[in-house]
Amino acid sequence: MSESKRLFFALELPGEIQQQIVRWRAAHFPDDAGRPVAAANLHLTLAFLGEISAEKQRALIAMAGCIRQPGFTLHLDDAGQWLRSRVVWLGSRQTPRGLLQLANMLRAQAARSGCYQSPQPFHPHITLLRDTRHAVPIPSPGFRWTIPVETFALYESQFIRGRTRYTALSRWTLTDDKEQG
Ligand code: 2AM
Repeated sequence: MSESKRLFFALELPGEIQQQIVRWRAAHFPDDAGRPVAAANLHLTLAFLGEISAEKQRALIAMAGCIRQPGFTLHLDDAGQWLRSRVVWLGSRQTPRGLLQLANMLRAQAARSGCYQSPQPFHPHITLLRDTRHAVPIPSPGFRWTIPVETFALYESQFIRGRTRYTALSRWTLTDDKEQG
């Protein structure tokens, strides 16, 4: 790792769930509702870090490897639109305690490393559509995806030839076993 990178910690979604979400989105939102996030890019951000030097990347990776907590289950059973940030999102009516614990730990570690801290309060969500220009009707949550969360990852965000690409650089297993991680 020689150069600085735009990074964030996030939960990955299983490929099958990404495809189901994309099908649900296509069935419920008109084509002009906004700019759809590509299936492979659907994720839930735990901590946005911004542009990070190689030295800080090493520190963040070492600290993330020390996290010991068990996995948890995420139910995606809520959706909404934020007009100011112009996104339509999916989320949970009740955020799992494990998700908050993990995000708080990663944010505290990032703060200790002197990384960017978002001024926004943490609202866990999966962005489905960007650049929504108007209020769009949000379908009532007749959907529910249940995701066993067993890992989290450090992602690099790149903008290449007009497309956003997220690449997982490191992955950690959620376990409270002191011998693993
Ligand atoms: P968003 O989906 O709500 O836009 C990669 O860009 C990830 O980091 C996305 O999940 C994005 O959230 C989030 N992100 C980007 N800039 C951010 C910021 N300034 N504060 C918090 N999260 C941010």
